[in-house]
Formats: sequence, structure tokens, C-alpha cells
Amino acid sequence: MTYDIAELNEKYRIHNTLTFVSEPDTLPAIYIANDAATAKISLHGAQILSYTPRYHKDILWVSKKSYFADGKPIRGGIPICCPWFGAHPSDSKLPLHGFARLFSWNVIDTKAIDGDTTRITFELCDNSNTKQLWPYDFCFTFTAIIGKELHAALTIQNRNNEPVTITAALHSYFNISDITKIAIHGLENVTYTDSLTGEKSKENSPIIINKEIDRVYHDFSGDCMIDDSVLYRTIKISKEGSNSTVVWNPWIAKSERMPDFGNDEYKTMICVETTNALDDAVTIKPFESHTLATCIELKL
Ligand code: TA6
Repeated sequence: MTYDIAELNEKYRIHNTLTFVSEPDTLPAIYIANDAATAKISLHGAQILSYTPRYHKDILWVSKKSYFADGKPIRGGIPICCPWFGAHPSDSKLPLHGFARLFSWNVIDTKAIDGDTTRITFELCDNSNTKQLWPYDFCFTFTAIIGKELHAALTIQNRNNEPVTITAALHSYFNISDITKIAIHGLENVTYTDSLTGEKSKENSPIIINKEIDRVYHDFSGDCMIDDSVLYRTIKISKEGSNSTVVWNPWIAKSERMPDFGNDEYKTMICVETTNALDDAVTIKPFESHTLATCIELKL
């Protein structure tokens, strides 16, 4: 999809705060800067790629080997996985994690709420291309609020005369110092399904990572904290409209199998994802909506 960057800036630019840019070797993006933070969002997938609170390192992580091409997912930031999370339930030929992150979204609103808070809203509604992947009428709306915290909210509107069932994720990739020097708090004693083995289990201590981890935590609507002992910071992830959380790090072997992921990049990233996954699938009644939202904040 081609965008008219001049028209977008004419319509939605916010002087000194929000600008649309089309860079030669990547996809059109939005740069946001206010008193609290800077951010970069790709129009492709309405994907937040960077969120950097003032005076601090980027909270989000993007692979140096990521694709930036139509039809391909960007590896990092906050991919929007919808209207299914993981493999399609019945057709393995369909893309992993749905199609929301593969399409270009339209900007429908931008607003400087105050000096340190900027909001942008995107929309992706059904079209002939989406109908080839998912035979329903829908509108996805995604709102990002960049400020002292990062708020990201995906609203899925069912525009059919029948209920639709979806799974989804805000598949957040976080920037950390060293995977062996972090601990994830908040998921103690929460039952999870190990996606690598299919087995259910739980732990009574913070998550320490020393191998591939790919877990769906069930019946969990609380907060997670990523404690980074090298950067002396904690990233707090809270959420709404989600009863499951995914924790993922590919470790060595899987990193080497992914062409858009550097072999050593597993060392400086961790995914803690706000999801509606597995038994947390959501059935949306005709002409009603579901919102999946996450709030990411830096605690020092
Ligand atoms: O959220 C965890 C996960 O489902 C992993 O199993 C892994 O596949 C990861 O997502 C990345 O998926 P992607 O399609 O972005 O390569």
C-alpha cells in the first residue's frame, strides 16, 4: 500500500510533536516526540517500534534483521496479532498470528493531549484482501498514547449478524540488558501451558531464563514486572481485556532458525505479551466489540 505522506502530514501532523516520514529503505513511519518520551510507529501493522522515555533507553526491542516489507511482519516492537494468535485453528496455510500486522493501517486521528502526552489512532477494516484470509466484516481500531507511560489498545468490532470468536495479542518485545540478568515477577503460582511440550505447570518463584521459553499463562489479569538488574530498571506491564499472558524467548537454536532474527539477539530481548490466547479466546456478539489493552511503564 502506498501512502501520501504529504497528505498525511497535512491532515494529521502535530507541529514539533508528530510527523509522518517515508524513509528510503523502510516503511512509512510516524515519529512522536513530547516532553515525556519519543516513539516510532510503523503504518505497516500500526506497529509501535520504539518507546523511549526521556533520559532512558528504549523500552522496546526490534531485531536488526527485521523485514520491513509489505506482507511481512516486522520483528519487534508491539506486533498486533489478530484475529488469531499463533497458528490458525484450522488452516495451517494462513499466516501465523493473524493478518493485522501484515496490512497497512489508516490513521484516523492524532491529538496532543498535553505537553507530555500524544495520542494516535489507526483503523483496519475488512476489504477484499482480508476477506481472502477471514470471511468476516470487521473493524480493528488501534490507539497508542505516548507519554510517561505507553498505552496501547486494540478494539475488535464484529460487524456481522453472527458472533465471531477471536484470539489476539499485543506481542510486546522488550529491550533488556542481558536475558540471564533479568527476572519476571507477577506470574508466580499462575498455571501455564508450555507451548514447547503442551504440558501445564506453575512455578512459585520469579521467572529466570536460561533456555528457550514459550509459555501461555492462564486466568491471569494482573501485572508483570521485568526486573533488569543491569539497567537498574523495572518495566511494568499491566493490561485490560486479557486473561492470559505469554512469555517468550527463542534462545539459541530457534534464533538461528529465524531469518529475521540475529543469532545472538535472544540475549537482549524478552516478550511479555498481553493476550487472549488458547482458552482465553473471546466470542464477540454481533455488532459488539472487544478491547485488548496494555500499559507499559518504566519504574526506577
Ligand atoms: O508468542 C510466542 C510465539 O507464538 C512463539 O511461539 C514464536 O512463534 C513467536 O510467537 C514469534 O512468532 P512470529 O510469527 O512473530 O515469528
